[in-house]
Amino acid sequence: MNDALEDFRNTIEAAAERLLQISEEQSRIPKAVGKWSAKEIIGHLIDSASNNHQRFVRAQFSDELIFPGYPQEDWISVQQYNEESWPLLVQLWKTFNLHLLHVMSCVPEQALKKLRAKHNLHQIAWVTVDEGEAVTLEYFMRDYIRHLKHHLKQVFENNPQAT
Ligand code: NI
Repeated sequence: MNDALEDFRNTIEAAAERLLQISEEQSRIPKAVGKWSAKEIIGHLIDSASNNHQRFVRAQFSDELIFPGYPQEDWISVQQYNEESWPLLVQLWKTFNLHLLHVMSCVPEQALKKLRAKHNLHQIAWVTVDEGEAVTLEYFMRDYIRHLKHHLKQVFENNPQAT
């Protein structure tokens, strides 16, 4: 897991700097009609961080990995991320993820590697796992980081001026 955590820290630090090169005005423009703006994508990642924070802590008091999902479009529209300040969103995203990195680094090896037969990663994971296949918390945490990287890539593809 240590390799993933080091890479996660580098990703957070580098992306936060790049994100701040996107202007307030640019950050609210979606790439196309019906697509998310940079503010909405980072907002979605904040929703992911806040939901997964709960999951990563609760998983350590349980043998299962069964958690509620969050309807992403509804969460974005209710919170009106486009109306919030861009530097504030970037700061929140960065700080929340640095905390999650810390939380991940505190999980005992036994809890990370324990096979969990009961889970709903066929519903809530980014790269889903069949219901009948046992999973680990480590897999779920790595999946969180993969999902985050996927959306960062999206933001930077839409905003090539941020280097
Ligand atoms: Ni997503």
